[in-house]
Amino acid sequence: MPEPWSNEQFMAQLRKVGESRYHDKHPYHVRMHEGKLSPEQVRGWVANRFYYQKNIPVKDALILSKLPSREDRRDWIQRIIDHDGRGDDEGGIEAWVRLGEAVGIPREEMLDERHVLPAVRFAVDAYVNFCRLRPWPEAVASSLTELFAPTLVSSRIGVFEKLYPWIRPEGLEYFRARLHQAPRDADQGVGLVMRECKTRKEQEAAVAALSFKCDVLWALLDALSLAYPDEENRA
Ligand code: AHQ
Repeated sequence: MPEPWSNEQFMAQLRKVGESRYHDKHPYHVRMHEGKLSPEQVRGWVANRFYYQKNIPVKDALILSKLPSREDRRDWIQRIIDHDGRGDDEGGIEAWVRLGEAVGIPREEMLDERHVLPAVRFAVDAYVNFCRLRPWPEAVASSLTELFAPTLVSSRIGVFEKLYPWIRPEGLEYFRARLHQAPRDADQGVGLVMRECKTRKEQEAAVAALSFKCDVLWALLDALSLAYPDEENRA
């Protein structure tokens, strides 16, 4: 087995995955950021991404159950609170339901999952099961797509405000919260992965986990592209 990567080399390998495979490069997101999605395509994205969002605290609880140290659990548990909320803070899942209402999807239609596509369900369930079954450092590594999220999410806020003025602005609250949550999560995730993945085999498994997660996010948008084709591609 070859020598382990240095931390810098390891980080470079992780970043290389995002630079080539992160979903900001998917045609559905590219067209979104060009302002070319129809209201129906935006609603399809919001209703399907909700299934991803509501499963984030589930996968984070599965990871939490495998973290060996109290200190690591005290940090990790914040991710679950960010999504499920606590006390007066209703959390990200509720904020995403409000995004649905802001794009014209009634609360009931978000919650009953009637718009969730089979392939979206399969991709998200694959992510949850990956975190359920794999060693926890690989599950943590799969969350490191968040290294690339803040750039995408901050430009998305401007795109929605300028190019989709029909979306009620209060719906964007979810994304504003992610601008500080995602970098904090990514820092913690990188720290855990750098600390735990010492052999080259463990490091390569972490890179493979991040690549798998990019496939999850990519497959979600592939399903949306098929179900909500652009005008010119309609059969
Ligand atoms: O809103 C997102 C979120 O809460 C999370 C949690 C994190 C993880 O643990 O896998 N990943 C993630 C992501 C969120 N939003 C996506 C977006 O494009 O809005 C990006 C996605 C990610 O980069 O994994």
